[in-house]
Amino acid sequence: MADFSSMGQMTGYFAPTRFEADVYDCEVVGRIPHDLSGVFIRLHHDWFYPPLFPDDTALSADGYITSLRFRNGSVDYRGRYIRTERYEQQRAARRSLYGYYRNPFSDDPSVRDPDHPGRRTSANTTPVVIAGRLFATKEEGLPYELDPNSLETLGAVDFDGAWKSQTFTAHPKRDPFTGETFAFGYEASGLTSKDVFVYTFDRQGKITREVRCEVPYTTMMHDMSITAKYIVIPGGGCVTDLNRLYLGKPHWGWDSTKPSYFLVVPRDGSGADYRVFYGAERSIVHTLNAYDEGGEIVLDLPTASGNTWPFFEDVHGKPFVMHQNTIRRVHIDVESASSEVREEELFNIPVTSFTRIDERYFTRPNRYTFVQFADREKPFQGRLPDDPRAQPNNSYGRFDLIERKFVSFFAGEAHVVQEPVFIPRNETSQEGDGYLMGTVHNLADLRTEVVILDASEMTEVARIILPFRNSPQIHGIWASEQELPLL
Ligand code: V55
Ligand code: FE
Repeated sequence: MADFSSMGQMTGYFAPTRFEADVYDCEVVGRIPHDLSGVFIRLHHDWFYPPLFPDDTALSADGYITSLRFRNGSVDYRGRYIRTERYEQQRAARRSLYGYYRNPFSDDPSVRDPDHPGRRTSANTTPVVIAGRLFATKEEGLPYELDPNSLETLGAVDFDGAWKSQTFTAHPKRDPFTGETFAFGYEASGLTSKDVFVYTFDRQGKITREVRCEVPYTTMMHDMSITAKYIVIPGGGCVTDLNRLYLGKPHWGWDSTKPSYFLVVPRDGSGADYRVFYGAERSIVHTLNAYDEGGEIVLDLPTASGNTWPFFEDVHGKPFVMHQNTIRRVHIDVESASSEVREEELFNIPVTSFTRIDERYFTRPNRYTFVQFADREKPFQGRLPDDPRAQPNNSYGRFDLIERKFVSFFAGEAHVVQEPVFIPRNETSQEGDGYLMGTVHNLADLRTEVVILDASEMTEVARIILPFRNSPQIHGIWASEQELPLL
């Protein structure tokens, strides 16, 4: 029996949905452009059973994949749970067996296996395409491969044994010029280890290179960026150790005395020349883009000057204060003996960490950055379980780094926006010419909508209306028929 009555914040609109569905030829307001051909794939978190510990973070919830398949001006929907080992075991037991976020010591004895922490992954973070294959990823374990059409779970993958890390990042990066994909795993050799293994995949999806690194302290290394010459993996602030895990705490605490750092690995050579550069106390989750410029790596990213995770408590007992992300630029002087980075703020408007660019510009300077933010001038007719008065993220925005302009789009009076994706109009269109697509939750009508904007005007061209609500989305991607074998 599944009893969700004690689930605090995961109630009302944001309660788990627990069903799988297909919707053929979805309802649309406006007109879906006929040149939009491909699939919007989103990964959501949706507890099939209430968590073993009611105060666990939603980051532990089951992974749920949805696809919106666009062709000839219409769209079909599909949604399925990711059938991880964890999901299947919990279904068989008809209850949750796995405990706190990334803490195998807190798991039910029937599944407890701290030597293989990756096996407890819920694969709930990012849909990833590598060489025509679709994966559901989470940084805790190996990716699960999915059938891109049926969304059936095919199983966990270690790339024919060539992937040696126990973990796999939720944010691999593809070089649009060479077609190579770069990925890594941290805590690679076991729970709390300082080992980071960095891999290169060729355009056929074969692993061609492994570099093993050791970082100064174990921290959340959630995302990465690439330049034409370097791989950069940032992290900082979050701390862990076996003792806190034995005590049954969630994986991470926050230590405000720890510097942020940037692991820099050259793309060529033996990898023995990797380096670590340091910054101030920072919350770094996602990156935007990076490129080489005059002996430096320039890295643009949303970042905050302190903790952004309410559920990762300060190890010095300091009360939690939410720090806001702004878009900043980090300069890493790879030719200097100094290992300090330099940081500047590009825009001072607070945004979420979920930010996107036109990904054809990975490794070279980009002009436009797409963000989500809370426009406090706008009305709000919905209710949020944690704070009924709070202004949710109700708008998308586009920063122009050249003209230093900001254009926004308000999604609606009862709407909460999720990470958007930029879709180029065609292969040769200019940067930013295309569509911005994003999930918006309609709290008043208890349904999820997907908006399609003209990305150069930031105006709505169509809105898909689902006849139910989706659970909260983590990341979403767009894949064309060239990128995935779509039916
Ligand atoms: C993130 C999400 C995760 C996770 C670690 O968005 C970081 C950041 C949904 O799971 O496990
Ligand atoms: Fe992420």
